This record gives sequence, C-alpha cells and structure tokens, in this order.
Amino acid sequence: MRLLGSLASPYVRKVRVVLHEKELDCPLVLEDVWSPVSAIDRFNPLGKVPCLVLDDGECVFDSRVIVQSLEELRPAPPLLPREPAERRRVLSWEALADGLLDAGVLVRLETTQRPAEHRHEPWVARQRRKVAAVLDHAERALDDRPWLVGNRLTLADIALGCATGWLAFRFPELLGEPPRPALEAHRKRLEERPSFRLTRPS
Ligand code: GSF
Repeated sequence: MRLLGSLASPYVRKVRVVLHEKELDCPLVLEDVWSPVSAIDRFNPLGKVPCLVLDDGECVFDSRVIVQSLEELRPAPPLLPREPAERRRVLSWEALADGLLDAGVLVRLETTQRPAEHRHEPWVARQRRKVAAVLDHAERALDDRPWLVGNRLTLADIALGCATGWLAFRFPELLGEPPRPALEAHRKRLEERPSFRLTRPS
C-alpha cells in the first residue's frame, strides 16, 4: 500500500503518526493537490489527501476511515479502544480535532487565497471562534492529565496533537493566546515522540 499526501497536511500527519505508532511500512507519495497537473482526482473524486491506495488499487479516504482501517489491519498497539463508551469518546475527540482543523483551514484559505476586498470578516471570525472553543474545551478536559481518554495514548491524543501541531505551524497566535498550559504540555509531550518528530509539518 502507499499513502498519497503532503508534508504540511495535518490530516495526512494523523495517518502517518498512526502508521509509525503501529510500525506499519507505507511509503508516502507526495501529491500537491493544488497543482493544475495533480493526479489526485484519479484516486479520490473529492481531490483531497490523505488517500491510502491498497495493493489491489482500492482507494481509502478520508483520514478517519484510513486510521480505522489501519487499526483493523494492525490492532497493536491499540489506538482505538474496543470498549464502546471509550471508543465513542476517542472518536468524538477525533471529530473535534478534525473540526478545529476544518475551521482553521477555512481561515487560512480565506486569508491567503481570497483578495482582501472579497474577504468576509464575520465568517473568518466565526471560524476562529470554533478553533478557540475546541482549544478551551481540550484545556479543561486535560487539566493535569497526560492523556485525553483513559491512561494511555489513543487516537484522541494523536488527532488533537496533529491539530495543535498544525496551529503551531500556521497560526501560533491562535494557539498561544490565551495561554493554555495543559494543552501546551500535551502538545510538547506528543512532539517528543518519534512518530511526531518524524512527521513535523514543513
Ligand atoms: C480532510 C482532508 C483535506 O481537507 C480528511 O481526510 O480527514 N476530512 C478530510 N485535505 C486537504 C489538504 S489539507 O488542508 O490538509 C486537501 O486535500 N484539500 C484539497 C481540496 O481541494 O480541498
């Protein structure tokens, strides 16, 4: 199998971190989805990465489906609990982290791609509020606990770590103000893991 993706995408990073944590070998094939000659549409009609291409040619997307498939392919170490209530909590955190990213990416596109005179500031402010609300929610949930769910690393931490890592890369001011010490400790702890160190956005 191979993973189509980019080095800056936080959704791709989530998949790459899971691959590393599970010690699964899967080459990353760089795909610039914004290039007019990108071949991504041949693999994913939505034109988005990440896309996991299996050996028989089947294409798997999006990142949430890919990481669940990887969990089934290689159950150890478990990143998605089997116990229903714990599993639900982990998946809800993943949805929150991805939702934060969706809002953050909209802010980035609105402020980098759209000419200033066409920007819709209330829309940008709305997306920024979503980012801040998820960060506040995570700060309260973490308090002085090392992990979001249970007493070990799960997909919840990986998804949140990829989201906060992307903010540190693209919007440090959104991440840093107001200070959220528990969240910052969580981010730094994750960034020290080999799986995160090897997948830093660039
Ligand atoms: C989001 C993927 C995505 O937006 C997932 O896989 O979890 N829900 C999906 N990927 C972006 C790259 S990035 O912003 O990380 C992408 O491929 N955008 C191209 C486009 O045409 O929107």
